[in-house]
Amino acid sequence: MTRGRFITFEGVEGVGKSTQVARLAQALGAAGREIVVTREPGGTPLAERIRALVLHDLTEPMPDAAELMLMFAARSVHTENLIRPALARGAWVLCDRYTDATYAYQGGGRGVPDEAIAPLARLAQRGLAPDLTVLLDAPVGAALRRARARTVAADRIEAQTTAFFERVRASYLALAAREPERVRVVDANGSIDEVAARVAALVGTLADG
Ligand code: Z5A
Repeated sequence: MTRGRFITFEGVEGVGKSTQVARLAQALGAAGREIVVTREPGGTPLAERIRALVLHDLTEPMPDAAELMLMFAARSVHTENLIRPALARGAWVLCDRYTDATYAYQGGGRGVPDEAIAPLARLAQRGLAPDLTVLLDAPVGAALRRARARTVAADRIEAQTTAFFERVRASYLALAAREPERVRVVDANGSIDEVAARVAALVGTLADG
């Protein structure tokens, strides 16, 4: 059995990740592949419970270190219980955020040093890495306008300032510059169809590999 492909989507809130994950899943599923759509933090019942804690529990302040470790606790569960088995049976896994989000949000956004993040990433991922990361990029103002046009209440992280999201975007772009083969920047401006065509062009090259 050929191992499946692990494709992650990254970018600031509202840039269109969930929309593009769904579009790509539809396109790849039509070709007869098993497609697993998932997200972080979350993706399994236990990891979704950790998500609720880290994003929505407002009962007391959450130190940055606790936020970081909860992200990795959820990631470990998700990686072992859902992503790795799916890839082993040949499925393509499309994941809305993964470890790059930790470098961008807890690292760039909160100021946690990369040296604190890297050992936790090794522990949680145990050698697994995305085959391709689609970094959807647009000016922060445009992405936040899309996100805030929705009626859902902001979670702990979504409630941050524009300056926070500017740091997150800058971290993502720095990551793409460091790992240009894996992390591909896709212009998220334009219509949903236009962005989907850009993503499909990138992913097409993986199908033959
Ligand atoms: N987080 C973290 O801090 N550390 C970590 O390690 C991980 C995550 C893994 C998860 O929030 C939060 O966890 C996130 C980072 C943090 N917080 N923030 N910010 P989430 O899962 O609830 O949400 P999100 O990941 O931030 O994404 P989102 O808000 O759901 O946005 P999106 O998926 O990028 O966008 P969308 O839902 O596809 O689109 C937003 C709206 O725009 C929607 O109404 C669409 O119909 C519309 N849209 C989409 N594309 C277009 C185009 N092209 N034109 C016009 N309108 C569009």
